[in-house]
Amino acid sequence: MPAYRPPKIPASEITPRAIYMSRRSFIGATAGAGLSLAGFGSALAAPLTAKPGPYKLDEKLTPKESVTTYNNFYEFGVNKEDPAANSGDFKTTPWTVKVDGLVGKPREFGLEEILKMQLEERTYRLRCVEGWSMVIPWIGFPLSAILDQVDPLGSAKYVSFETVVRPEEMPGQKGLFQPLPWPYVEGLRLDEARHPLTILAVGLYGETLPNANGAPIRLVVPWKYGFKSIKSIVRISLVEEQPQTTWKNANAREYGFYSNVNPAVDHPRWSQATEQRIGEGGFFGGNRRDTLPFNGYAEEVASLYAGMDLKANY
Ligand SMILES: Nc1nc2c(c(=O)[nH]1)N[C@H]1C(S)=C(S)[C@@H](COP(=O)(O)O)O[C@H]1N2
Ligand SMILES: [Mo]
Repeated sequence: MPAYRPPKIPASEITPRAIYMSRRSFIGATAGAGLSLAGFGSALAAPLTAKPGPYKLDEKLTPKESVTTYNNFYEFGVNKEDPAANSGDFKTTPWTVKVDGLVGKPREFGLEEILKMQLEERTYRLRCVEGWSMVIPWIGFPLSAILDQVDPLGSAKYVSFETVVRPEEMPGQKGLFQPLPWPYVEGLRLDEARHPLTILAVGLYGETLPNANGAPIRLVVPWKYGFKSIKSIVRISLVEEQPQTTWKNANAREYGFYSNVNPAVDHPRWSQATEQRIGEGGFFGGNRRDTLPFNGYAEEVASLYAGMDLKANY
């Protein structure tokens, strides 16, 4: 097994531990636990071809090394280097995604079938609620392509998503202290889910997804804080009521259901006005960018929230 290499990200760019460890106050109790280097976390990546999709971005890509070794995936541990270090035993084949709930044609999709969808390369900004950001060339397809195949009923108003629970393969899911309740769950309003920017990603940088990035299939919603982009999905359900979401359940005062990127609404414990683009930090820190409303996708999505008070819309 190859030795684990720490990410080559200057200290000045790394989210202060105090911030990411305090997203839920008691998470601090597990600090230092789960540091076992079980294996280097990228299962063999396979090349994946995709035609260029819409939403071209004229911004420098974040280096692949950073994208794949500086991650949030608490199922593998709460430190940024944990997912790459601890996900070597995670098995992503076979894999099925169950799509059920308020649909005319509930069914399961096997990964082989999903990989036959019309794949596109979509380069998006990713903005974490902790104040760092990346530019990532995803490969995937619009979530709407799956929704169209199951015939959502008129009563369906929201879509809920669920991550796999597999303590034997996910060290963050076993042990005495666990950072979050499992499964990790997320949700979107149906119109957000059907928006053409919303994709299910199966790859990045021309290859299948590394385990640390949510293999084999994860959501990407680029105008919302990163925690909405749930990883390693096994179930998608169409529902009538606003679904449960992991971070809102953990701390509703700090993390909302919508969680659209919004520089005008600070996190109760830090500013959201600026962000550290990974790869752009100065030697002594600094070099932060202004955070853009809806993460730069306002033109595409602001109309979804017409009539909502954006200041209260955290
Ligand atoms: N299941 C699951 N999905 C998750 C998370 C997680 O801990 N578990 N972390 C979220 C957070 S906070 C962010 S910022 C993004 C990070 O995606 P990346 O590691 O591919 O950059 O994944 C999101 N999806
Ligand atoms: Mo995040």
